[in-house]
Amino acid sequence: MLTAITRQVSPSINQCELTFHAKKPIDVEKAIAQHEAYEECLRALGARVVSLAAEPDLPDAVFVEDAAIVVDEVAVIPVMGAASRRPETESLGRALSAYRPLQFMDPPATLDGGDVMRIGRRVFVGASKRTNPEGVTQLRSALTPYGYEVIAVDVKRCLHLKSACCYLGENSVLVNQELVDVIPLAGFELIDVPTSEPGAANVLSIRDVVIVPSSFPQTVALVEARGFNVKAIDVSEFQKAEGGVTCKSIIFNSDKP
Ligand code: CIR
Repeated sequence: MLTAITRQVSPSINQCELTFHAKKPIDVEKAIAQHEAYEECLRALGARVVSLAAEPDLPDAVFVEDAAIVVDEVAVIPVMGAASRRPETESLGRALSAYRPLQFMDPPATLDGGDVMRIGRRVFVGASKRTNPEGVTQLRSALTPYGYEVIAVDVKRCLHLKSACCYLGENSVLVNQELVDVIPLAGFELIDVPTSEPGAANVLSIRDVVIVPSSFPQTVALVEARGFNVKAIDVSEFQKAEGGVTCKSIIFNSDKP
């Protein structure tokens, strides 16, 4: 069964980490409503949503994607790149231990799950401000025994690899080539985000549907024109926190109830 781990919005989300965005007030009530709609969208696409309790003192904890890397065989718990976020892994790891054996990374490695784009047995990892070379090395050590190839990718001027590119399905990657070295992506069809929407590469592909933020209408039209089914959803309050649509869930298969 397709399972999506999410977490409720922290009331302290206005204290979130910001790296490339200027601070703008986040409407917490609106964020909660948008997150409920996001979870509802995942359910409508056939996922069982396991929604963890909010972490009141961890402003960014709704962005669960960054705090674990889940593949069929194992869940890798990283040392997250932002020190303020590291305690998030504790309760998330506990929740994931019901579904996967856990493997923990150790300092000096740092890595955020937003830097990890898996396409089949290939795992692309962004060399970003949050993920250091030792993080890539430790993820490689964790996943190589299961037959995954871990490939480092240079990213610049954005938070994570998945801010710069995301897999759409059908061998296609939606990308802003200004932000990422696409040489490691040779062999994939690269679909460039519209120049008017440079931040639109973060999209979430589930089964045959691609979830795209509704604030990027040109990208919605582009992805539809390329033959994908698109579901546009409003994540405006999370975009103010430098989040998008991939970061608010961890999606994997599990037979466990
Ligand atoms: C952070 O800076 O860590 C959060 N404010 C945003 C994290 C977004 N994560 C993601 O896109 N994977």
